[in-house]
Amino acid sequence: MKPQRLIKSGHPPSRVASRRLALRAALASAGTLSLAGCDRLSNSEGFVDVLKSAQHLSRAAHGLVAGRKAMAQEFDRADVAAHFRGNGTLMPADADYRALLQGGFKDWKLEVGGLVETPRAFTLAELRAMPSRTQITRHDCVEGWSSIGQWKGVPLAQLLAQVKPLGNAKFVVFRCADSMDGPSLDGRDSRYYESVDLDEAYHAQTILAYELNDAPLPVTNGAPLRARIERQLGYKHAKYLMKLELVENFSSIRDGQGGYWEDNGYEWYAGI
Ligand SMILES: Nc1nc2c(c(=O)[nH]1)N[C@H]1C(S)=C(S)[C@@H](COP(=O)(O)O)O[C@H]1N2
Ligand SMILES: [Mo]
Repeated sequence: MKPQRLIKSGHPPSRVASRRLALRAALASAGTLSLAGCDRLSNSEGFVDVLKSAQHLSRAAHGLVAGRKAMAQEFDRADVAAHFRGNGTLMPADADYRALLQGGFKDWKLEVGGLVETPRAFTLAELRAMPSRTQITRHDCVEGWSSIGQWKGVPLAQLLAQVKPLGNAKFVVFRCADSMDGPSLDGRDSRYYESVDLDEAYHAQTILAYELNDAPLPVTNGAPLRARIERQLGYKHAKYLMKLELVENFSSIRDGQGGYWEDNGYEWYAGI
């Protein structure tokens, strides 16, 4: 039995986006999966098993219907929300992040390493000088809310081209600055993390965003850099990026499920 941990921050009890439910119902009659549990219920073993078995189904179903190259819908400037909502961590309490923030992120660097030929670090200025992509997309959180925003950033594919993933690299892990359970609740690293496979990493809409609605990314939304994984739910879009790590699997990372919420029972593949 997995030890239950107290979740101090994040989603209250919630439901998945309705489109996702419709897809599930239509393709799999997995109608019992009506909660995406960000609450403590989601830690119960049975519930986690249900989610785990559904994840393969969901990923396969998604590929079947949409294809792995399918684009998420893009919107017009007129659709952009006046205020893009913030969720999860809104201001990391971690001292190292606070110091970087105070310095206007001049000393911040994105490290890219793991299973790559040429590990390196990128300053914000370097990332801004690379080819960029701008996209207006809808962010869907499992809590049942959505916001449309315009994101500008560097395609993750651009960074990967520079570091050159090795043949055995299968996933990109996003390492974030914010501790979720307080600085040292039990001495355990609780910084937010997420991951995607290389298909998703090379997708045209997968960008590392440094601007929201023509302004530098606000702290509430993940300054100085956050991932946009437009075909998946909100929790995949890691904020406060510090490091990218190319890996073959997740077995040695925390609870081995590929993300902070995944370790708490969420599906790893969160296709919308
Ligand atoms: N580092 C970090 N990334 C995160 C989170 C978080 O708490 N910490 N929350 C996730 C969730 S659940 C959502 S819905 C989105 C919220 O992004 P927003 O604050 O820009 O709305 O960020 C995701 N990425
Ligand atoms: Mo979310």
